[in-house]
Amino acid sequence: MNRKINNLLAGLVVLAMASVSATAATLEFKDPTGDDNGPGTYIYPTDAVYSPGSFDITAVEITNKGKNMEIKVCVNSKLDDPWGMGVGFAVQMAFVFIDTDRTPGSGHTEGIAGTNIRFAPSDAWEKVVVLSPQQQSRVMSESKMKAADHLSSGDLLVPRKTLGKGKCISGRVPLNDVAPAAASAMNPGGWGYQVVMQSNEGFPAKTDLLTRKVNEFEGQHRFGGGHDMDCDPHVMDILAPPAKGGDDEIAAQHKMLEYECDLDGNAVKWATLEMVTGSHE
Ligand SMILES: [Ca+2]
Ligand SMILES: [Ca+2]
Ligand SMILES: [Ca+2]
Repeated sequence: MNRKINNLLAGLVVLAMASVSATAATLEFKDPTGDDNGPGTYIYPTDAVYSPGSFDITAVEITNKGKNMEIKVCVNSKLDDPWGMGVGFAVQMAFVFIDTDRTPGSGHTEGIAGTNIRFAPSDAWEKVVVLSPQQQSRVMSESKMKAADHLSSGDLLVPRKTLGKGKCISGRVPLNDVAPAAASAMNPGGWGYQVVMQSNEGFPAKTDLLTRKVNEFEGQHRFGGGHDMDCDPHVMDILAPPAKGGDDEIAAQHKMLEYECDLDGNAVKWATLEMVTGSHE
């Protein structure tokens, strides 16, 4: 009898400790400022809504909130809502790619429609979380057309609500959707992450999932410094290992985003990304 109660108490203590460490766990990545230029040459659109620093990632926080994973992406500019999206931000859009199995060759190596990126096979992703100022229903319907396989397999996740406050954009997705408990140990601290900063485009091209194009020359609503065809990465800023915010990470980013187009604008070499990893603080 006593022994049973002791075992029960011991079990409860273990449970309580597990839930405390689970709720307190935050993984923090830093990114240097001044690298919101993709492979090194990209230029912001000319319209005044794209204020300097809008696409410059400074920090990313992944917090285990028990049932949910909260993702927070911060930029080097106060968020604004010039287009009346109603969620505290408008021009940004971020893709958060997660490698939950850290198994070389396992997962997706292509990016999402409109990003024109690839991932190294060693860092292939299982899930992507889309942080967009568009309503969840709009992101889902666009994904149904442009990322149907990923949406139907549950590999593309959209928070019910994504909000901007101060300089940070945040959204939550169920941890179970990121890694079904049966298939993979839920270990956000041991996973690989890559955060791709794009811009919310309400009138995207047929091939693009609400992303803004990068062209050779910048325009009112087009990034410049790239290529007019889709052989260049349509990405303004990403994380680079070790994701502590050092200046060396700028060169590492530019290297990952190196690309090569042939004369017809086909990709000869795709920009190929790696993930960053961290341990819980
Ligand atoms: Ca940055
Ligand atoms: Ca993987
Ligand atoms: Ca960066």
